[in-house]
Amino acid sequence: MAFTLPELGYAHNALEPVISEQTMTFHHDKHHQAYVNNLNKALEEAGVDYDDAEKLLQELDKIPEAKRAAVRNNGGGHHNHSLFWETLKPGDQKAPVGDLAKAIEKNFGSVEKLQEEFNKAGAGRFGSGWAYLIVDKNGELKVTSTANQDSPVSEGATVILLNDVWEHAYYLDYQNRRPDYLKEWWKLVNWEVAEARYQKALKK
Ligand code: MN3
Repeated sequence: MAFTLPELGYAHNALEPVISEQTMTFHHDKHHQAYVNNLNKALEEAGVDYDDAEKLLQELDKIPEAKRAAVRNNGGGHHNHSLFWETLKPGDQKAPVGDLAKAIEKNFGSVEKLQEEFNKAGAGRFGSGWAYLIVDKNGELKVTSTANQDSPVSEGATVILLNDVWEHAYYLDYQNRRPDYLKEWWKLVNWEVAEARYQKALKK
């Protein structure tokens, strides 16, 4: 069964002014679609069948070596972006909720401290990649980042929040000002989705 491009769940202009309609149109309809198409092509050429992107990213060693890099890059691209659209919500967001709010307070001291550490991870990622808030395989809530489309899911982590720091995510709106994009992005975070992911991580 082939992977498909998920719906955004909101209009392409719904995240303005933080992220423009033009960025969302290219990012979702073109970039994400390309990851989906290239993933399906690579899986077909590899002669393997997956319908769960998370499982696929945890079993990259089972992919024939000739196609492993293509599956890792495009499978990571598909999964990261699928989570990314769900992480965002129109409207000026408030604050973390539920058990995640308590865990952020306990682990980072405050949401501002988390934002500072997360934005530093995003700004410090050389070239293209992602910044994350994850629950790692040992159950620890922490900030991390990856290069390219690599996913912490491959290391057994659960993704709570993630921000795309590839230039295609912000260049039309912020040009070279990645730190400004990182700062503004927090207005869009869907904390209910983050809490639901945290609850899922606690049950692992
Ligand atoms: Mn992207």
